[in-house]
Amino acid sequence: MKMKKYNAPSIAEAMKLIRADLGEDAVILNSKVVTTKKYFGLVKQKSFEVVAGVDRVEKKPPVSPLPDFSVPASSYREAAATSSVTEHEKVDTQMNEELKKEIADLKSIMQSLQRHSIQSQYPDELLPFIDFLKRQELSKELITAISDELFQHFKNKNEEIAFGEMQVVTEAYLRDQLKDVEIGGLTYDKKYINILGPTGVGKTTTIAKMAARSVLEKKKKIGFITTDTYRIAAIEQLKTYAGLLQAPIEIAYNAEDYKHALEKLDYLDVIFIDTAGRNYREAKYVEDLQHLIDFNAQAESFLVLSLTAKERDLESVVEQFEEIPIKKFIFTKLDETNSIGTIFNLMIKYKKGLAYYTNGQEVPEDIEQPDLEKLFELFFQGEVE
Ligand SMILES: Nc1nc2c(ncn2[C@@H]2O[C@H](COP(=O)(O)OP(=O)(O)OP(=O)(O)O)[C@@H](O)[C@H]2O)c(=O)[nH]1
Ligand SMILES: [Mg+2]
Repeated sequence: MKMKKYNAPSIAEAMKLIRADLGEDAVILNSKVVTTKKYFGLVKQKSFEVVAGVDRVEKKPPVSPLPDFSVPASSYREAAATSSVTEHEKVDTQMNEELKKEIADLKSIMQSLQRHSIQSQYPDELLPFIDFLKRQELSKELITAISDELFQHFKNKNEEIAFGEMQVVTEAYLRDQLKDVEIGGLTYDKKYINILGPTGVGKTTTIAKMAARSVLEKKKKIGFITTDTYRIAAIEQLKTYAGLLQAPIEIAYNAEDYKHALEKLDYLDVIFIDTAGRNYREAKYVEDLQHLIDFNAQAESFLVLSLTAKERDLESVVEQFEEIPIKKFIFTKLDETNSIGTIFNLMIKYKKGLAYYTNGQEVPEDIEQPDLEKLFELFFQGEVE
């Protein structure tokens, strides 16, 4: 199919152009109103952008001229062989070129259709801001809801809308979505702190950061239990941090050891429990955790997720943890990404709070206990023009 984009002051005029160009069989594939500014933005002009297409009309191959019988048959055959190859080659390259051009046209039209699928319903003034929300990787659902809010809010406004005004509307929407979730770190009303999450996300490092802050800033008596006995290095890693903080550490190979360790460390204010990273998109690993760890009323559990992971995989992990009472997320590796939409997406979708985000490998520095203001500040950093 041949597709082309047309601009005209009215649909009727666009149709005239299309018929003249593509013929009577052309069909309209998409149309929208576009506003262009003239005379330094003082005059706004509306026009129609129409994408039309037509099935290609096959060109008949040219009729070959009659052979010249005055020439001897052998030389005719020779000449025919060479000339037909070159003719074929020529036609082939020409067709390839045409095909390539058409594929490129089609691609760009498809991309523009996709790009405009959310945007085409909104006025041009809102589009750069909507693009910004996309770059921050906010979910499609949130972008659509926020765009609707913005449209409702500014539909009667005739002057230009400032980025800051759209930011205020967006913040109010997100704030409302997050009104039932808790944002903030340890409150020390629970004794056992379970740190759970996939492999290599930064669980042990984050425990070390939280523990160091509890000792240095809150003067708490702390201890550690590790249930990550799959790797010798994992035990050594936590032992090193325990040594630095002069805190006791217990190793639990099974549920019995775990109970025993809890009793042994009962005299402390806070006990941090490190767990092994597993492929928690699989249910069996979550079940293993449930057999090992006591998720009782005295315990608070945090799910640690890396902001560098794919959001769909993070969602699978969160969904596997449905049975475990997790109130808050901890997001790690913020320093390795530029877009933090995932934080809002997951908190809003799963109605879970946020305890910390971490932004580097240094212990204990690289951890933040955020509030909503700080999150908005991060989100709107690098605003669009
Ligand atoms: N850039 C960056 N790296 C981090 C952050 N937090 C942890 N890391 C690094 O991530 C790597 C893994 O950290 P660990 O704390 O061992 O991760 P884990 O989740 O305990 O890993 P397993 O126990 O093997 O599942 C280490 O190299 C850490 O230094 C962070 O906020 N930013
Ligand atoms: Mg670990």
